[in-house]
Amino acid sequence: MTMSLTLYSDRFWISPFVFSCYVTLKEKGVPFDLVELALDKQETRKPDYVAHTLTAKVPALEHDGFWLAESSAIIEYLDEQFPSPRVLPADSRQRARARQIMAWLRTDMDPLRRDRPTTVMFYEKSTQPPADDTRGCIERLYRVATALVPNGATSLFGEWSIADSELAFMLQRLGLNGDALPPSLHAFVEAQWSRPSVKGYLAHPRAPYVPYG
Ligand SMILES: N[C@@H](CCC(=O)N[C@@H](CS)C(=O)NCC(=O)O)C(=O)O
Repeated sequence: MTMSLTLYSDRFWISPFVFSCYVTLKEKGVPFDLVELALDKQETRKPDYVAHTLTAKVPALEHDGFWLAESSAIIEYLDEQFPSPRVLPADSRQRARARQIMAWLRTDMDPLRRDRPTTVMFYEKSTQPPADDTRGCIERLYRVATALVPNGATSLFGEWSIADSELAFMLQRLGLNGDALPPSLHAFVEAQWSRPSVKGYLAHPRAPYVPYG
């Protein structure tokens, strides 16, 4: 019996949460299908999609009839189902640290998400400097990243993990829009941005952007 494995994405390819799941699947090298949903046409609200995903968001994964949403749940599920290669560190404490950073990026970066939405990474660049009240958030991000990434290193833990790509993605909201990143992080961001799995996401064809709320 052939396996079915499908990732549901937005059609603009701007979701940081889809990014993480897409990179995870590419790193694992498992064949998967893609379905693009038009969030601008409320396609995540269709009754079937809501029934399957419960939370009605992208990304969602369908694996042999099992549906799952929430990027962190999808990443952990994929790491259990397809353990080689792992995307989370093998070492328990490094894995815990990776989860700490990934949860923190998801919950503590709202001002930066507002001032540097992912549309300014993939469509029109930002013309506005970050608001004054976003400075604290940016400083936190730089402080944590420089504390964890050794000067000039290309990964957090000496070997790539999905936490690297997520951290680089958050930093690139700034880096791609002319904000100077700390020099000690340049090699890290460049290494992540040139990783084939990440490049696959960056280069994926995107529908012309239609604003939606
Ligand atoms: N916590 C979720 C966030 C997912 C999320 O917010 N997805 C957005 C796109 S980036 C979405 O589906 N929005 C459509 C909607 O809310 O109707 C995760 O990590 O997967």
